[in-house]
Amino acid sequence: GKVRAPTHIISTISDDRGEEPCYAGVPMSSIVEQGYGVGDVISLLWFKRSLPRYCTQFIEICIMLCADHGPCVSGAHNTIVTARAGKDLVSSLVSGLLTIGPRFGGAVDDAARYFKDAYDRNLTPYEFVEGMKKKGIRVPGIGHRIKRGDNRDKRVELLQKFARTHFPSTKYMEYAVEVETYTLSKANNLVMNVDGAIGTLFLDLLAGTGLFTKPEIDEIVEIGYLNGLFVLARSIGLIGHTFDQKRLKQPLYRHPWEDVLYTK
Ligand code: Q5B
Repeated sequence: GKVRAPTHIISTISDDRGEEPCYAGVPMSSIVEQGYGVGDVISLLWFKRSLPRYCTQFIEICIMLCADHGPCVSGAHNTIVTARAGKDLVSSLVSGLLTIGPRFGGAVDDAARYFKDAYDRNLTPYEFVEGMKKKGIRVPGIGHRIKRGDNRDKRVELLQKFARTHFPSTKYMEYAVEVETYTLSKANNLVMNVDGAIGTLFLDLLAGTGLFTKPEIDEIVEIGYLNGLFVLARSIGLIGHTFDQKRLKQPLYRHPWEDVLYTK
């Protein structure tokens, strides 16, 4: 029989050897002709399967809601400073992206991990939050710099409303709401944030479709797919901030001395 030389790369998500590229086996022409959206493309390239419309719509809503949050957040600030230093689009973009992490926008995966573990182990909100405190770990997906118990994050409310209407179950997110009730009793800034809403609702999406086995869900959470949603979304805004600074011909940024505490 034929002997195949060992390959240096294995790839399973896309193939461009035929007449047209295929995403997870679906030809580009079908994607266009069937009116697929970016949520479908993400389903194919990240999850290697077509997901139902409510799931792809949820993914698209996450992307729209996280596309930007003004010029003052870490990512936009870095991008603006970099663009004003005369750097190109890609440099300005990645400079902003590099701020995404456990405190800013990159808590989605950890929120999914910790809330899943706590829910699956039947921990009460008190046991979960106080257990995290003992370990010296902030609860990912909880807390915000400007949002408060009496000034909720509209994005979180919109995601919750969509999921409560369309998802078969929202058990992980409802558990996060119970956790939030407990954390809010401790401090008014400890609201469920957008990372927490996306992380827990994605657990509900994965568990609710019946299209993922339990080991597949565990692998998605373990590998950490979900920060990708924030990274992808926020890239839209960071690119916009780069163009904005260039259009405005903004000069090199220098932080004012009076805003620095010089001390020994
Ligand atoms: N405390 C987000 O902190 C922030 C606690 C907590 C237990 C917590 C903080 C945090 C977890 C990570 C997370 C995603 C750093 C946030 C996002 C995207 C964004 C951004 C935007 C956008 C805010 C005051 C007291 C201290 C703390 C305690 C705070 N968080 N305890 N669990 N989770 N959250 N990140 O305001 O006793 O005084 O020492 O790390 O989910 O990034 O819009 O800006 O779209 O761009 O700086 O929305 O919550 O509060 O550090 O002064 O803490 O609360 O231990 O207690 P702050 P701090 P104590 S969404």
